[in-house]
Amino acid sequence: MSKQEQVGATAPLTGTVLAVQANFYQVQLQGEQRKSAEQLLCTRRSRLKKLGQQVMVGDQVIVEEPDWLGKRGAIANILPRHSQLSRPPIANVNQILLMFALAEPKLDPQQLTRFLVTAEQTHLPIILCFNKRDLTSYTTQRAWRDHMKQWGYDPILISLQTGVGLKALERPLRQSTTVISGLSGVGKSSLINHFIPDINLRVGQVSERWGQGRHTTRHIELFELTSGGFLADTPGFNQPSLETILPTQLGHCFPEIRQRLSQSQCQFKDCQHIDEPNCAVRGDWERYPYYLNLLAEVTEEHAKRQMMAASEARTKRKSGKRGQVQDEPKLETKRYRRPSRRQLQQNLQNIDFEHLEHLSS
Ligand SMILES: Nc1nc2c(ncn2[C@@H]2O[C@H](COP(=O)(O)OP(=O)(O)O)[C@@H](O)[C@H]2O)c(=O)[nH]1
Ligand SMILES: [Mg+2]
Ligand SMILES: [Zn+2]
Repeated sequence: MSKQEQVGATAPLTGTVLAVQANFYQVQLQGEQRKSAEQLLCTRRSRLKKLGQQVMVGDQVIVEEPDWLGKRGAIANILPRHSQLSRPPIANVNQILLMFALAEPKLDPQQLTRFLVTAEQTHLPIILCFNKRDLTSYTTQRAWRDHMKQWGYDPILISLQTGVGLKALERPLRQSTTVISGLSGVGKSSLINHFIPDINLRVGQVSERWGQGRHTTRHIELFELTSGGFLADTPGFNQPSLETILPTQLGHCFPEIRQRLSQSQCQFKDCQHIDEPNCAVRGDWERYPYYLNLLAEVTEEHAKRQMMAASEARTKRKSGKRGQVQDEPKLETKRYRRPSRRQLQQNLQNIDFEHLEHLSS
């Protein structure tokens, strides 16, 4: 059979990219097309390469030239993404499952807040899940549940050891692509093992499934749920990154702030809720001090990035490569210095709105 006949005979083959390694893509085929093979190991058509189109884990793709015996194929097209995360790099994620343990490791509200803020930053829905119920008393469990309600979350409490609470998790995972995030040791691998019994991720290991050496600890892979949908563990991404968050966006990452702003407004549109007059957010709520701490941190990070970018632009212009001369802000000092509070305040006023990588919410 010629190539033309193979391609032309049936509807285009579509599938989901489960894993990416070097220039190979593991693609899970959809629906009826699975009868010939469940998965194909694919290359990427040179046309995509020329267009600079990267194939990501989670991408929906059109596959051509299937070789059913060798289980090979070629990715000819990437369908439009509805979301795109950069840390970890996964496309078409529907939600984030943020997993913490009620004990071992100890549940720390400040650390939990960092993870929550990082997750909120994506604008994706968050499922908050507390594992290791078996290690705590009913009173402790209730206290955490009430505590989270005050923050604006409704956690699902489970134990992967005893199986209690797992039914409540099943429904939201169905038919969705879910990224699991959380500290090491909270039970992420145990959870994937529970929902996808035949994969046997090694519990208590940092680098998953394939062992060390063959894959980096950042190997990202989607696992298909029997009820439909996909789960992604995130080895190597266990530290929340506030690097890309803008000071002006931070407030939106707190449900308490969103709720306050839905009821009344601050006098100033660009209120940072620090010490401005007639602020609707400043007040006696639990995480307000966390907000202020994180605001100071992201403001400093943002100022650093702006200074570095300006410095890079200056170096480029000096060397005269590419002849692109743009009006970049001039730096007063050549070497990087820690910005003063006043500089930080000024930077706050000059924030340019970078677009979130997430394409729609
Ligand atoms: N007591 C208890 N231990 C658990 C539970 N879930 C997982 N563990 C243990 O916690 C440790 C870390 O689990 P793992 O799934 O590797 O966590 P990960 O690092 O987040 O992938 C292992 O020793 C598990 O056996 C639970 O519900 N209760
Ligand atoms: Mg693990
Ligand atoms: Zn305010």
